[in-house]
Amino acid sequence: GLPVEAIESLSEQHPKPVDVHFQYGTAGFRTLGSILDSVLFRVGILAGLRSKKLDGKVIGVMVTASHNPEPDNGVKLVDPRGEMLESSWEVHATTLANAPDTPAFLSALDAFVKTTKIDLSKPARVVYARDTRPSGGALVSALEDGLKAVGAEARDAGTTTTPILHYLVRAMNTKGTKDEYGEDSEEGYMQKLSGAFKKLVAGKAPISPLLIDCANGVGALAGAVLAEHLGDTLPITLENGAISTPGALNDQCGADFVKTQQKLPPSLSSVLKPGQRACSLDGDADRLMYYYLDERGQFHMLDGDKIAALVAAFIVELVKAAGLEGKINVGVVQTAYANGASTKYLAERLPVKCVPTGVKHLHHAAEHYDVGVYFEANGHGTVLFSPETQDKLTSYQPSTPAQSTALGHLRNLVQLINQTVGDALSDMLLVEVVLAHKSYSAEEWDSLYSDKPNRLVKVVVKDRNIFKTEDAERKLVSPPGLQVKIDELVRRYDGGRSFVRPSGTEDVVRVYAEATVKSQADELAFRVAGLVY
Ligand code: 16G
Ligand code: ZN
Repeated sequence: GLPVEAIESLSEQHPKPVDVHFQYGTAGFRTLGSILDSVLFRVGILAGLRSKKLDGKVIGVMVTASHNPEPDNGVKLVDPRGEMLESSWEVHATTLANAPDTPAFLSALDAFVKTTKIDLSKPARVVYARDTRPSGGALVSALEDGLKAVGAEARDAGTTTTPILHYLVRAMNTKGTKDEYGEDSEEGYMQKLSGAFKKLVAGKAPISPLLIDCANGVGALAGAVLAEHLGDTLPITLENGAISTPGALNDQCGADFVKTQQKLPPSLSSVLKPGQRACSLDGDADRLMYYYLDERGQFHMLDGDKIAALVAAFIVELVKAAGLEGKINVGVVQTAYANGASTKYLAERLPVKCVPTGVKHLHHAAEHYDVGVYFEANGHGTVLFSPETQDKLTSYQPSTPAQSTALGHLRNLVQLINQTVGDALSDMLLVEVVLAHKSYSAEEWDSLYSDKPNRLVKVVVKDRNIFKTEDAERKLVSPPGLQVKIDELVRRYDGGRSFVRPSGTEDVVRVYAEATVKSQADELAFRVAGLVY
């Protein structure tokens, strides 16, 4: 049975705050770091049980609140192949987190173990990490108490990025098998990525310096190690690496700032030269935004859609050049937030699917292609190569030197890309590879297509739960009648498109609008917002 006494005495040290309801949402638990102590303790126990349920496979726990303000924190679980926690367990996590006191927690735990049929005699193995938030250390201690309470074998991966933690989980679980993902250490990750990158850019013209805005977060640490591994092959300048300056994290910098403000982080205005490529990571380095200033000093953003367009078109070309056309099918997955111009550009070249917001939807849809490229406009995304595709790439016999070269590039891309989850550093190397192969400047990349003017607004409503969507969030089914009114408005705008969806991370409803002219996109967004309010 459960080690009731150990859990009981430790649980008493991590009481649940009264009057707080926790929810395991799209991004795990996420709220003010100062109220998460009990959640971390209980998540430690849950992680141990998840591992036992999966026969002792390694489960990951990441303590981060990503692009959110510094006082926030959060925690999410990572399943054995490095993917997000199976969604059926999200409700269990929520239930356990909300048990009001130790006796209630123990009985909820007992019921959970029984209904889920967890064999408690199995071993439990967990690896965990955190970002640079000041609240992280204490939260990790609470997590460790939870792990101790269930007797889990725990490994502390320290302060590192979310994608590196996902990598570690997969690497630990595949160690010594034919699917070995890489050495199970941060060093192993760096070697794998930098090794593949060097092979992919060998023989190409030297790459001009890249500036990285680290959002004053954990990307500064991993970025510095990566820069060292890359040496001259990719000259990197790290900016916004103030990880111990209070309040600096994600403040006026980072991928989310760039995407939502559509402007240069002020701290870069004196260092970024016109024409130079720059990119921003978010607070846990799983989102990436590129941008540059033109000769007139004007800011241009290259978001997740532009990355998808660049990368998907490149992979399609390589597949063709390798002689694998028709044998390996490449597809793209987007959300309703994808700029209409990107969807048009991509759909002219390959299949494109639209799914609801959230990494798990994108990831699962991408798994249906031989090679699935998914990126959210906000800069989160990756490329998945199906197991059969990887086998094909390994066994395929090219018949010309050109085919052989293209095949080699595809094999190296499999190594370069973090297939467990979107990874800003891995995606950045991927972008740099494509730019090097195409000899594109940032401006040339930008000119693949022109973004349609768009506007995103958030509306505070009484109850966002009355907003229900269908068709990958592009249509409202509730409240009744509202979609008809939106459609009527949209019809009056040239190139108009708009949709409304409840946020999964904030207590608001989001309104997105596009039109041929910027002022019209703004007007449409505000008029639709007026309908919602
Ligand atoms: C979370 C999601 C992200 C999504 C965002 C939407 C994960 C790991 N992250 O950050 O994919 O774009 O939520 O937020 O799933 P919203 O529902 O508030 O618009
Ligand atoms: Zn993030």
